[in-house]
Amino acid sequence: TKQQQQQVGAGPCKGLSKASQHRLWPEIDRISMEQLRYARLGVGEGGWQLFAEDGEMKMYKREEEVNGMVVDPLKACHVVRGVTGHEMCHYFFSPDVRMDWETTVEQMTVIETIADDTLVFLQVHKRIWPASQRDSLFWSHMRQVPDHNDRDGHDIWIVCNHSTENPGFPSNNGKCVRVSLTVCLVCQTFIDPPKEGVPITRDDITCKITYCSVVNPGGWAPASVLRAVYKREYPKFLKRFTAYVIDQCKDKPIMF
Ligand code: 6CM
Repeated sequence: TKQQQQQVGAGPCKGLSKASQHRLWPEIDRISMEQLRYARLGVGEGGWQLFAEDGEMKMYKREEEVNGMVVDPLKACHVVRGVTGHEMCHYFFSPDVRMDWETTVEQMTVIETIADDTLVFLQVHKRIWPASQRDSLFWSHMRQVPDHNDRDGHDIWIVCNHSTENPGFPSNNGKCVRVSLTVCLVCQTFIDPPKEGVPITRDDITCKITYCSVVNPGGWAPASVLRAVYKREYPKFLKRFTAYVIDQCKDKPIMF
């Protein structure tokens, strides 16, 4: 809004992201908060089917097709010990470490820095035979949200990724078909009641995460191949990513 812009322009940004001055801001704000509500809905209703389970990690999908293309929504829940939601979101968002944990990406470029917490990425994905290679262009936004439902005031961190367009990087310019995606990672930190006078350690911290993803392949790709790739790659991603964050954080001070 004009008022928000004036507040931001006038000086310290009063809790608002610098991205609030950007043309994409209304969309970024709306989709991120929609995704937060969607992530927090349970999997009891809505026809979610469990397709992968490993310890506390559970992955659900709904089989959906649009014009014959697989767009199965995915939702995963996991509990990760020893890290905070802020840390999880930091490593999911940061382009500096993307290639350390992401195994579906061949090339990653930040094409625009909207703010410290809001970037636009162009990624070229690995080719899945026999389909054409895919790329994706999306904004990525990270934020902390107060949890009004939680009396203990555990803050929630979210990263939301959502496809966008940029005239400088048109789709189908070259060998790639552009996918469209909406992805979110929502994390909440729980801290065991501290003992009197003893500082909080990583042993006292648990992070509950929800990861949601909907990807439209953007053009023909055989449904059976795509479903087989997703079934293999999503659990692999979540296990690898969470192990990566635990490993990166273990010798660092806790980032609340
Ligand atoms: O959410 C994930 N990664 C984020 C950062 O890269 C971002 C990316 C979403 C990509 C959506 C999938 C595009 C599908 C393109 C084809 C995949 C090729 C797989 C080839 C494997 C050999 O939100 C983690 C995404 C994990 C996807 C399995």
